Amino acid sequence: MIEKITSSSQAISLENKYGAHNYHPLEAVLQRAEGPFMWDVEGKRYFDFLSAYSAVNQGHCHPKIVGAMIEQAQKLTLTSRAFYNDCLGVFEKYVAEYFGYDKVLPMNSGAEADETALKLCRKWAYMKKGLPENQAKIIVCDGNFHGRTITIISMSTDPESYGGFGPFTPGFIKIPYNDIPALEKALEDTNVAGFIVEPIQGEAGVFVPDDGYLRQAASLCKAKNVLFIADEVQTGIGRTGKLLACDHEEVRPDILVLGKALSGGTMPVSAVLANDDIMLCIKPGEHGSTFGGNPVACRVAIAALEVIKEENLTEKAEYLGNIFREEMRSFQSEMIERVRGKGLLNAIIIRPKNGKEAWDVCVKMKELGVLAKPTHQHIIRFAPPLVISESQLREAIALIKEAIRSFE
Ligand code: IF1
Repeated sequence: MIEKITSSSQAISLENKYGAHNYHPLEAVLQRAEGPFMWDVEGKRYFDFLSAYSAVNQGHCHPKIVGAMIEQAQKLTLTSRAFYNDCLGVFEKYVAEYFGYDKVLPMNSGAEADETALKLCRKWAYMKKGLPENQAKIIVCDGNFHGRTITIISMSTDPESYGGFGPFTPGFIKIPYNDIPALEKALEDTNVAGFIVEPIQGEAGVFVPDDGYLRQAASLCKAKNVLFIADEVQTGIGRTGKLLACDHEEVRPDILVLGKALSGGTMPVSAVLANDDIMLCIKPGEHGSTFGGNPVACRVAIAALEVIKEENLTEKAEYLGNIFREEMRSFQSEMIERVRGKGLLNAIIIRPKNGKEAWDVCVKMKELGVLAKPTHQHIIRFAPPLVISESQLREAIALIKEAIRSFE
């Protein structure tokens, strides 16, 4: 029998009983959503301040994106890459021109796209840079988050991500984030093929590096013929107030990794972009995915990227982000240690008070109608859909302040 959900507690107990316990969600059971809002099973309305970790930049159930999805789903959903279809090439041209690269390789999840970037980087190193077989190394940063596969957790410095899952993939050099001398030193190893970096570290707690870090890092890589790989899965596509977070420093990655908002949160769509000298190192049969580049994904991604431009969402993120940070920085509270971020990717560092910490603030905000999630015990990420209006943002800010004030 398929159960009909009539209450939040019923849905939660089903997940507890039949689902793997690999998450610890906030107890909001969501049933529908639109724009910046989500509603739970009981009909309570929330401002979404997570946006499914920045996948829903265009707002929930955007009619144009959902429209493209439905239309294509009724016509052709999957051919596999064994044959051509009439959507993939159109998508590839659109995305390549949109971001300014020769070529695109479509995948599904962010982790898969990062894996693709790593494979591409290694292949390039053997074919073009002339590194000895199986010796290529890739530099990664402490505190990174690039996904959950075995190779990607092999790059992680967070025991929660990698602990108990070894043995790990070799070939990575770990250095501190936001540390140019450390990068310079690591680049002395002549077997280094690439440097993969998040322009702002999301999971680490929206950690924004110093101005100039990305520019200097990219130029050091260039000088050593090492590929600069930007994981913009979370930061890309308008979120930080530029189309790409790398645009803040006019850095153009050799390999660009996108995911999440590439589909406006409707389905998993990710992509790796690079120019021909790099991308053509992968030959037919050497990489792929059953669902990567499927017709629905292609149509959805074009619509999702069009919405970003048509609704000026990048500029909105910049403008509204400044309001959010100003409001929260001028708000007097002992519990706010620091406010940081760029565009609409922000975090508040919470100073615990009377045993109350970030989780308690999130529970209180939920009661008041704002959904956000703590990361690392003392940090709360605030990342609403970019379609939120200024008055809606101000309304939500008032609720966030009320939640924090309730612990004073
Ligand atoms: C979860 C964090 C965010 C990412 C970057 C690749 C991926 C992610 C920069 C992988 C994914 C997620 C996944 C999500 C939690 C989340 C997250 F807190 F863990 F770090 F967003 F901040 N690169 N980020 O941020 O993409 O394979 O998931 O599509 O539940 O694990 P994916």
